[in-house]
Amino acid sequence: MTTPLVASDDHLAHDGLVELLAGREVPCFESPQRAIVIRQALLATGTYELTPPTAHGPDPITAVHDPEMIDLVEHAWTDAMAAGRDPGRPLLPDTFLIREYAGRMALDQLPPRRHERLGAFCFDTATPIVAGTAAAARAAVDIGLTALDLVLAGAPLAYGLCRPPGHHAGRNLIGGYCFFNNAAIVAQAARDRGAQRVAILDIDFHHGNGTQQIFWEREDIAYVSLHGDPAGIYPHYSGYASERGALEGEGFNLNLPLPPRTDGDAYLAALRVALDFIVSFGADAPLVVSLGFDTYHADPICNLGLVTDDYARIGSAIAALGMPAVVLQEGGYAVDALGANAVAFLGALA
Ligand code: OKP
Ligand code: ZN
Repeated sequence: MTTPLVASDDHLAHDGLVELLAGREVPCFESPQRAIVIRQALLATGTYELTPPTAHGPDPITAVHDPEMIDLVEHAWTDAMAAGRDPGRPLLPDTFLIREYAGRMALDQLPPRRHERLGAFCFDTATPIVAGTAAAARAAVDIGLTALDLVLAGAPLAYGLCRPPGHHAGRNLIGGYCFFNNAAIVAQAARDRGAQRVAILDIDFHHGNGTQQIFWEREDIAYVSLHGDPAGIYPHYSGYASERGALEGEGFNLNLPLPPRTDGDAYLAALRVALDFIVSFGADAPLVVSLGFDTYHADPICNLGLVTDDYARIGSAIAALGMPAVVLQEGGYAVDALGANAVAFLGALA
């Protein structure tokens, strides 16, 4: 049996060129080549069926993100071009509207031109916008939603090759290479199509601060994440084990921070805790997996110690839940290893 590999070429035009990392301008780690090599490696196995996304329109995005944030993603580039900015350079924010800027003042006006508001909706300097960004972000959402369609129609597993990734994007916030939160949109869509309880398992190396924020007060959508300890790791301000959700959502958020150089055995032990949490939650929807390969030992911006075989072990452990799964690509920057790691993980999960 073949597994649907939902992908399109719309991501190719989202090439951010540079990010600011520790005060230096460096080439974007989040590159089109990442998705190209994953797609090639999966198709070469002969066990995946390349499936184009179908358009799902704006409503599933509006169900998760605020209108002004969507408007920013859609129009920052065109406003910048209308204002005469260099089309050969990406847009990056340089002036951030952090909470302390306002203090006790009620600041309720934003600059009319969307590219001049970037710092009110973005939390880092690693999330460049170029001409193809909005279309790529929309396509990534459609890829996720199409993967959900296929699983709801009976496929045990569908893989959405989303690019840009999504798990750092909050209700009102872009950042961490993310614009629309693909996994959150898919989880909410599953809910809107009749499921009562949806679980999101995030195995990207980084804490999915955006997904956690979006569902923080929700008891119907549980979020569990394994990630590098935020005490020393991006996104720095969330991901601690003490963050458990609030109000109705209290107890439905689980963070499992991991120390540097965590190996496969220790990772699998933490994953067991995550999977037990998912079992006791009792989802009646497909499991939504935010998948990152930046837990790999040779990832250029991360510090865990997984090897390719570990991804097969992780895939098998998740498969043992017996849940249908919608797997969505997040990070992973060791480009030469992405194909083998994707083949190992998805092959074991299938
Ligand atoms: C996106 B995803 C580390 C800087 C990190 C942004 C990383 C975004 C990761 N010193 N810069 O979760 O893989
Ligand atoms: Zn990551």
